[in-house]
Amino acid sequence: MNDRFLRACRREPVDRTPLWIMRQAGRYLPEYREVRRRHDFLTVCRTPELAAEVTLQPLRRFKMDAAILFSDIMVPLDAFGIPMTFEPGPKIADPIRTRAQVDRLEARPAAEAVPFVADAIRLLRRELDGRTPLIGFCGAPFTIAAYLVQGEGKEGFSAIKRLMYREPATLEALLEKLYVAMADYLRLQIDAGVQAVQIFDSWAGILDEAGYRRFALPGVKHLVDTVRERGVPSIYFLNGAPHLIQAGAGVEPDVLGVCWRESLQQVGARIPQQIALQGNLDPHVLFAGPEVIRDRATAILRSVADRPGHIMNLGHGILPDTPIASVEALIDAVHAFDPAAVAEAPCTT
Ligand code: 1CP
Repeated sequence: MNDRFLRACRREPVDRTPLWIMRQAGRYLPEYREVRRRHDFLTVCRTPELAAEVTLQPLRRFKMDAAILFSDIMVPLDAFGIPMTFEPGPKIADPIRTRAQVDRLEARPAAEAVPFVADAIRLLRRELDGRTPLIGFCGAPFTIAAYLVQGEGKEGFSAIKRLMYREPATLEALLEKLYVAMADYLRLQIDAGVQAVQIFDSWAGILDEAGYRRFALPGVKHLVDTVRERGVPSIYFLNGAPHLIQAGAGVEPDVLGVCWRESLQQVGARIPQQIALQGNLDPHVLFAGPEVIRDRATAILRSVADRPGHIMNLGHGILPDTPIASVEALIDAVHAFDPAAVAEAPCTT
């Protein structure tokens, strides 16, 4: 069993730094595009055999230290029966902006609404057979709400901020319904067999600290506590939010996923030692040549070599047109890194 990812989550010693890549199953892989030529996105998510197949694709090609279930943060909203399409990002025909709409939202149990997720997880655990740990995930309530209120992905997500200032109680009511449903969804995934959970907070960074503490954090705290009760490690990924790192660390996830904007060393100095770090190579570095990729990856590895608990990853999802050879160069750099050499030759770059 390759357990270096789970060991790093718990800040236990590892033979080398584990690596997985956010959005590792997806559009940069020709075999994924081939599956998508035959099936639309939601069909892949809702068909356990297809979701499992796509989850395994990056593992067949690369030596990844974790698999992440193929799905999307918007999939569990099936529980609310909110009509949605993917073009390629989520599109909600009737964005949620009024108290009456929020009050009408009622979640069915995840086990009833999205049983295919639990089926895909069970299938994957059998196929992986202990070789590689499986990560489950959900969106943080504020990030999901940003899409529901806006109706689509949009720079700045202005609609949710307008709602926040105009009708804060409406937004709070929406967020509460979302975090109750996401807790249920995470329990479903853990009971089906995921061995760690990542909470994606891609858009919390549009808030100032006071707004983040009031609207975004309570839901994340509820989810982290839910995951802890079930006994698996939690990773809280906070994108584009260097100003929120300390507040975010306050929910005490096992691992804090860090975006590419701030160095891991700076982040590490500001959060408690008992939280492991994940990240944080800028996904655009993978458009450089192999030497640049190796140098930038090695600099990250070196910068946290003396801090127990580091999981190498990008600082956001891999971009759809990333060259495969760049992923290979990143993996080679992680495998070649020797922390012992750091002690002898301190970093000069
Ligand atoms: O056409 C296609 O094939 C659809 C493209 C696509 C894919 C491959 C979407 C639509 N979602 C996914 C998979 C996905 N989404 C995974 C798979 C597992 C993995 O390998 O990591 C995960 C974890 C997500 C999570 C997700 N979806 C996030 C959080 C992570 C992040 O990147 O910040 C977000 C914000 C979404 C929304 C979403 N879904 C899809 C797209 C293109 C987007 C972004 C759209 C936008 O904001 O405009």
